[in-house]
Amino acid sequence: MQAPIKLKVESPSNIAIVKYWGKKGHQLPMNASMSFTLSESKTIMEMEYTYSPTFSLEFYFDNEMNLKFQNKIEKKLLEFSEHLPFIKNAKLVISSKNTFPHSTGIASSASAMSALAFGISKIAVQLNLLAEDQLQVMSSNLARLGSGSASRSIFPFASIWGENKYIAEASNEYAIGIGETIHPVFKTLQDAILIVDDKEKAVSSTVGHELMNGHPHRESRLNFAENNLKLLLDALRNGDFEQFSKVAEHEALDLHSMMMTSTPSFILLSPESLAIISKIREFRALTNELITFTIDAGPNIHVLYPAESKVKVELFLENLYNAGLCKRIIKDKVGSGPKAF
Ligand code: 2P0
Repeated sequence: MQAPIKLKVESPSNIAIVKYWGKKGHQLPMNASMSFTLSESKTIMEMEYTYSPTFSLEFYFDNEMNLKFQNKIEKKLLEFSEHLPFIKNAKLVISSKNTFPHSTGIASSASAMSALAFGISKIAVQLNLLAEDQLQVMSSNLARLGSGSASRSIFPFASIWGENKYIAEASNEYAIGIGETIHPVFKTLQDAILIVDDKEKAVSSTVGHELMNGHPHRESRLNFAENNLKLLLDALRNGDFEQFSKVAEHEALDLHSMMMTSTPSFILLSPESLAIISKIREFRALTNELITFTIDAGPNIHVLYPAESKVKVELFLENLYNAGLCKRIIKDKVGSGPKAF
């Protein structure tokens, strides 16, 4: 009998600049999105595989058996088995934990689903069922089936998920890495997450994406996102932080404007979120520091700045914290993607 295969996978979350908001078909995006791969906010997943005539899964979260997560992961793995049939004959023991707290607006589905997809694809490589050069495409495709945004966590620095006019090889089924094409200033990008509220999300991503079906501004949103992608790709290539800032802020606020004008309507920004945005713009106008922000589907503000602005920006952020505008600050930065040991 074959010895078990044991792997430890670390896979990060990501932060989108052009947002994925709205789906079509089976887990396909309405528009192309772009994100930076993070480094500190990650899922650490230990996986043990043994051959078995029937599928079975034992799943631990934070070292405790977790049946709710186990059922979810089991469903995803059985979906993955359409692409990697060996999963149907796998006995898997998986133990998972995150390096970041729950409900802080960091996408745990992105890190968890990319870890699961990357780990299971790595096992397929070790079993000679998948060529090493197919690892990223397979992992990203499976991660997408797990959670759309997870498809983007597989690549170093930055990625694009979704067909678009500007990148011929882009796909709706998997993301592609664009880390090699971005200016060095963006490879040092810092993401300080100002936690305004750490309660559960008011809108689940499933509900959020559904709001785009039949949204009165749907067509205009899709055109806006496509145009923003073009502006963003140019900014990333040229190291143009000013243009990058415009796109990042437009996209964040467009995401929220879509939620505000959908039926039902959601206002997820809090007075503190708005105050932080004003303070960032004020600070930028006064100091000319390279600083901008993005926001996911919640009130927390991701403050983005390159390493060269770290000292001044972090002092400014500390002042925001001392003024009571946020409950805590989680510091992250752009990173190099998943690893397996
Ligand atoms: C994004 N978000 O591009 C956007 C911006 C949140 C705001 O993708 O249903 O958890 O699992 O495919 O990926 C959140 O949606 O949705 C998301 P599913 P996902 O990062």
